Amino acid sequence: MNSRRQIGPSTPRPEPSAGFTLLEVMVALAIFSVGLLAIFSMHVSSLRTNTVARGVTENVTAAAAKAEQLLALAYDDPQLDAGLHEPGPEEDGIDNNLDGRIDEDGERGHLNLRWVVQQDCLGVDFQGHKCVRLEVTSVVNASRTRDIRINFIKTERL
Ligand SMILES: [Ca+2]
Ligand SMILES: [Ca+2]
Repeated sequence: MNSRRQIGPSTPRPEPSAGFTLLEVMVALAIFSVGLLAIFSMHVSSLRTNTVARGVTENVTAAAAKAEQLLALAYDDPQLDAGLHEPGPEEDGIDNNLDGRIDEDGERGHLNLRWVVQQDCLGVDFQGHKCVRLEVTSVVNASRTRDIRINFIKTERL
């Protein structure tokens, strides 16, 4: 007995199609576009955050530099007289235009500095000190500014 079956001529199998259909390509492009938009949005957000951080760093650096200058002065220096001090950019002791030079001729820039000195602000029991409130303002654009304030106390005796 022959248990083998007789196999007739088989029908030809269809060839697998090479490449992608138009629908597959469109779906892939749609998914890719959504991912690309998310990355672009993240990049724009990152640029904004970096700009804000840079501005804050500039202001803090300028304010800290001026605070160090004022702390190093003698207690009776005219820059520590009571009242508002608002020197121009050519004589404020900071680099207003961030070109590496301080108070050069014709210096202008987006950083502005002022400070207020108050004599014996902690009361009569603690005489011989001055409270200094230092403020650096930077112009971000025509309608926005950014402020950094540093408060410190200058004592007559150290
Ligand atoms: Ca400068
Ligand atoms: Ca200056």
